[in-house]
Amino acid sequence: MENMFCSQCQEAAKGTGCTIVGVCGKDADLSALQDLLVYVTKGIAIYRTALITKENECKKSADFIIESLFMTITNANFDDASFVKAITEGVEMRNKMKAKALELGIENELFNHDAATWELDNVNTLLEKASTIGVLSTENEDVRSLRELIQGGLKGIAAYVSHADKLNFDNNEIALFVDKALVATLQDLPVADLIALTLETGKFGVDAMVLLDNANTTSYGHPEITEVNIGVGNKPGILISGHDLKDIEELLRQTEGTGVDVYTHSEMLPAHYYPAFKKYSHFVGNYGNAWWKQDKEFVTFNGPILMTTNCITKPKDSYINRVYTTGSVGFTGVKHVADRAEGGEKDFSEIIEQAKKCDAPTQIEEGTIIGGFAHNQVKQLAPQILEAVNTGAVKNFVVMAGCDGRMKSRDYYTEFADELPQDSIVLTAGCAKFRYNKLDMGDIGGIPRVLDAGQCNDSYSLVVTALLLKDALGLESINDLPIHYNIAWYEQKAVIVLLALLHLGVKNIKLGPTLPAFLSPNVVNVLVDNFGISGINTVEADLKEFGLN
Ligand code: SF4
Ligand code: SF3
Repeated sequence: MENMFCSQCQEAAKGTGCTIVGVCGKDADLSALQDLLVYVTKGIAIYRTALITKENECKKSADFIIESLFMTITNANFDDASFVKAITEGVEMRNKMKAKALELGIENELFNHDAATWELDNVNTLLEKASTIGVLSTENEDVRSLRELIQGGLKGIAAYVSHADKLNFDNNEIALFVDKALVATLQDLPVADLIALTLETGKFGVDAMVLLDNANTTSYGHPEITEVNIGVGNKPGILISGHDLKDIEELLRQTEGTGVDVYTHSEMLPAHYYPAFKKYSHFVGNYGNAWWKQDKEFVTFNGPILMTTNCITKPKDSYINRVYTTGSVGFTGVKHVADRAEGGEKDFSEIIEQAKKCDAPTQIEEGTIIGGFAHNQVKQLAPQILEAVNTGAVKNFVVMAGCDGRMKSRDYYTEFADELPQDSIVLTAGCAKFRYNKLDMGDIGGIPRVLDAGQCNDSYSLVVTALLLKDALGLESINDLPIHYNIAWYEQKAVIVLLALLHLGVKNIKLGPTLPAFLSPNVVNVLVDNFGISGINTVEADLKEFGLN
């Protein structure tokens, strides 16, 4: 019997969907609560689209939608109580907007939609309600597939917009699009309209990444080439993971002079590339690898761990008392650091005090890795890179951005990178890089063969790099470049990266290690016919297909 249905990430059970319990660890109740929270955002979006022209100040509801969608991303929040709270607040917010719309005499057919009218009489009936609005309540598999694709993209946009918002950068056009797209998933739109909306989601994905890039670089400077230590020091440390740069900014400031060092884990590695953070001498290095190895690496780290965004996995008893969540992340039984008050900072003092009593991290690796090849840095290296292209020392670029994950089949990416010809350069971003960033791939005339731009949101930087190369080489289209795309995906931020690449006109992307379970055969055909998307094969076959062996 099916208890739940979720197919939003790459590890969906049996390549179709998790039905008993999530491979990620989420159970049926949590899955239902997540679906219901997304449904609540759709109800709010109905009233926002109706009210927005009459009222300018709607930031509170826009923020609520963004933070709620972010909470439902894979491996972000495993705390049922946070979802019950958000659903309750959301229905209340929706009802206030409903009253306002009535007061203003606004009429709209969608006000009769269940998402706009259902009432939360009793929290005990939440699960019952959720069972009527889940993914499978859409019967047509193509419509369901496109709705899931759009919804996944919106969750990715929400993550990036949320980060930008923390740095006081926002873009109301994106918020308005999110409303429109959420509402569209409730309507009986023809497949052609949903396909158009999918591509439009990609356009706003680009806008969200541009917004975040602007927010990050204005606040913290442009990433620079940086050698990051992967060994350890002899002082106790705090390990910070996830994508939130505002959190690491405040943590570094609050730990300065306390005798506690700071280390990054997984997607926080690229924080080392920013001038604003490099200046701290107690910002020691990166500890460990991609998110899914945390159950081993958090044990040997010995000190407290702060999870600022996904990906969190179920903490083991041996270290659960050292784990803290903050922002959109949550886990039942794990301490949560409260949001900053207006104009204030988060208070990390409890974590710092705990760290002082812990042992220094146990060394698990040594040496350095290099990164910081975001667009501004690449621009400065452009003459060197172009010369290498013109002399034939560099013949190909391979974009291997995206996510990492647990599946054994992801060994493919290590092997693929390892077997690339010596005249190829890998452009990467996201936690996918941990599959090959410690291989000794060498350099070409001083240019490292793996150029890491940063986090998954910095995949945008790779497109700027491609455009730069296209212009410098006098080509008409980025598809004329000697560049291949072999993207690894896992969660919904990678979905928006993919849709953004499609919007920018990138063709012939390989997507793996498996295609999304939520894509119906017809939707796959649309992607194949229009964009040349394909799944991965063997390393040998794929290298051959790219003309790289
Ligand atoms: Fe399964 Fe992924 Fe959904 Fe978790 S997020 S329940 S692993 S499909
Ligand atoms: Fe990774 Fe979770 Fe996607 Fe930001 S940390 S890329 S999986």
